[in-house]
Amino acid sequence: MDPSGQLNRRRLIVRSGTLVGALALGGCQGTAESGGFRRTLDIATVLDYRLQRSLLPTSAMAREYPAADISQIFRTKGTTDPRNLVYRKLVRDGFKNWRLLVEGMVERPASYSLQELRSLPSRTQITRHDCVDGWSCIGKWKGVPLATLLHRAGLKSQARFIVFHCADTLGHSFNVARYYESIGLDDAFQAQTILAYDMNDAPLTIAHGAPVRLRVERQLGYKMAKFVMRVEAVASFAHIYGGKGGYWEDRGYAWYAGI
Ligand SMILES: Nc1nc2c(c(=O)[nH]1)N[C@H]1C(S)=C(S)[C@@H](COP(=O)(O)O)O[C@H]1N2
Ligand SMILES: [Mo]
Repeated sequence: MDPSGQLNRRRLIVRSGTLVGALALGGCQGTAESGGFRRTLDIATVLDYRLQRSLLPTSAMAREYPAADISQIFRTKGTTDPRNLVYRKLVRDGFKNWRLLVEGMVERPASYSLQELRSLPSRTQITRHDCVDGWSCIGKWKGVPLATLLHRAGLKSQARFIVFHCADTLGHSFNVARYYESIGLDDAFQAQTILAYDMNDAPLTIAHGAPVRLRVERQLGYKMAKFVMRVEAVASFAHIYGGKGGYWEDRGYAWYAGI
């Protein structure tokens, strides 16, 4: 394909992603509560996902950058220091007792220490993180490809989505909820989808999601679950928390946050 055609296609995709992002932001300010708007948003999400998926092969790679482009300061967003006692204890012990659970619709449920994850083949990539709030930062990520863990676990044939359960909660008093996210199998097996334990050549800091956070490079920042504790293969996420596939999705954001 000619390069200019590719660029235009890219612009179209970016624009359609931004549209859904804008709708989702509106939802955050309360309008999504009305049933009509909610339905519109859900339909927009499905259409956007179909549009993007019809334009991009499932193996399409997100752009990678040279080291010179790495942001001096990488912003943080959302939880930067989970307060709960379980996580505090893991931090105190230097994550020696942390284990990542891989379970759900898999043939061989497993759990990994940080050291075990680090001993598996790794992938390193320099990519741009785009937050729905409108900022972007470029960072270098090293971690274990999610595909490696899924191949080791063996997905059962009914598995359709991978859910990431995090250590933190967001919100206040009556509105506290656990952070979680989910992705489809195309993104789960995409080569750049990794569970990252290093950022910019150093162990991930707590603010950026220690000990392990998801990188799913073809989507917006809110999909990149930090403080991941458990990876669950499911046939549907309708039964999990608000049923929309993620903390922000349950509050009106698009499930497919393609960029
Ligand atoms: N567990 C957890 N993951 C999370 C969030 C969060 O609050 N908790 N915020 C999300 C959002 S909106 C963004 S933009 C990125 C921010 O990652 P950073 O703090 O490393 O920049 O993490 C995402 N993953
Ligand atoms: Mo974000």
